[in-house]
Amino acid sequence: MTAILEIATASLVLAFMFALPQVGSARDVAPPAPYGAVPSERQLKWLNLEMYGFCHFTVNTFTGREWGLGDEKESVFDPTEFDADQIASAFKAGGLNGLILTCKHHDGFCLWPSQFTSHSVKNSTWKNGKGDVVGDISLACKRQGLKFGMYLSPWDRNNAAYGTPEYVTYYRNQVRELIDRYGQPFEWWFDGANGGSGYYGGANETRHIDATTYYDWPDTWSLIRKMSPDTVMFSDVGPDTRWVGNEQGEAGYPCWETITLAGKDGKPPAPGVLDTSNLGSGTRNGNAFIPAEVDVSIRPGWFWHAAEHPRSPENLVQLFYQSVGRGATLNLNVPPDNRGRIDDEDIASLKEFHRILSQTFAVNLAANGTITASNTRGDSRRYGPEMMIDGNRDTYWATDDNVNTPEFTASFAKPITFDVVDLREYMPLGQRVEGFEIDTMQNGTWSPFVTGSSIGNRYLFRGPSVTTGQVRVRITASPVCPAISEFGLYKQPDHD
Ligand code: FUL
Ligand code: CA
Repeated sequence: MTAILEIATASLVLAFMFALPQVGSARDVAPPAPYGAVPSERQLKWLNLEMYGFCHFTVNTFTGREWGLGDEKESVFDPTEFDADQIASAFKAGGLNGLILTCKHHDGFCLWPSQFTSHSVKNSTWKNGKGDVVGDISLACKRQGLKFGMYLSPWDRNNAAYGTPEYVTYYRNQVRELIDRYGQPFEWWFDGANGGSGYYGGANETRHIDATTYYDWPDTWSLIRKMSPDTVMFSDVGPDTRWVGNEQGEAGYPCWETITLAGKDGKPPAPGVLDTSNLGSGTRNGNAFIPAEVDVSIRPGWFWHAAEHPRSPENLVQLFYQSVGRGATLNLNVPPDNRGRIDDEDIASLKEFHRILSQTFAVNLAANGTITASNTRGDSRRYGPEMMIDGNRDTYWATDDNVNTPEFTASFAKPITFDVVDLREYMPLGQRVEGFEIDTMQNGTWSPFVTGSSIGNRYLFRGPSVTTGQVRVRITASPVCPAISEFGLYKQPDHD
């Protein structure tokens, strides 16, 4: 009886021991200290979206202009077959995770029946003035599982008060109205463009404002923070995401998530007035965490024009690699046509773009390998290299403090063939790595595959197709121990 009891107790103790982490319990080992400027919770959630779309739609869709003058009659806005669900489902089909609508562009025409102006859909003939594009699109986004974001142009070529303090109040009234009526947007887009000339209630003149002071942005930003704490605010200078400095769809490499913004002409940085030369690169060890957003159109113009055509799927894939793959987000504009629908040609490009990316990233070949590292923080499984192939951005490999240039190797029982490398840093601890090299084993010697600097939220590299039994990643420069959350090796689908 006693013997049986003893055996039972011993096996219980044994089972208990095996349930515990083998070496260095997770609880013993403190995580690495954060490095430099770190993201907010709202930035982290938004970074994880990676790509979403712009939707440029207004009177310009009917006049053929890119910047409306502000004197367009409301009747100009007259889509013949407006279909919000068709628009939202086209974005969805492209793999975009959100839609940012131009609720009002520079021409001042409002796509919702604003109580603060007569220059809106309520005075158009469309739906006898009963239409509401913002309402319809925001609901369609909800139905499609897309996030909904708002663009409200600060420059207004229609409003008579533009240039006076009264207009800034008007702008803020519309901010309140939009959030009250249509809910909290995932992103708010503040355009820095201020062209000068306009209709301005019939004045037809050129008005210049001092963009560093006129809009008093800190007040408008705090209004949005209060009403909608999770909204990520975009402008040339953030506060949450910055312009990448071009509209061609390309982040720099490196494109650091941090930046130290610089003003212009002795003035502090403000949307529309700043030194734009470091927007694309960011600043290594910059004083603020403000990742770049790459905004680019699927067509030559931001608005739909009959004679223009969309980019090819392969071109869209290239945009993805040079934005998301450099640590930025991609905001791809897909403009509805004058029927109020997304053209079939654009949909075909979007679908194929989505198919190529989905197929590429369907199987992480690295996850079939055995992954070993030169150092693991506190020898704890919690920070082990296998945390990089678990498909979870919240787990990561880290090394002991002061082990700043470690390496890891993925070994495969059967050789793999890949042409895409994917790395992610664990962003809550800040951007740490500033140099790395990737090699593959070829006939018993390491052969260089790619050398990089920044990783950040995501680093993607497309290279030649390589067959190998081992891939090695060496961190060659980092001021602190690295914290890498994911490592992937992928093979792009073959061309037809
Ligand atoms: C620019 C604007 O002037 C364009 O019309 C467009 O809206 C683009 C996204 O931003 O500054
Ligand atoms: Ca992970």
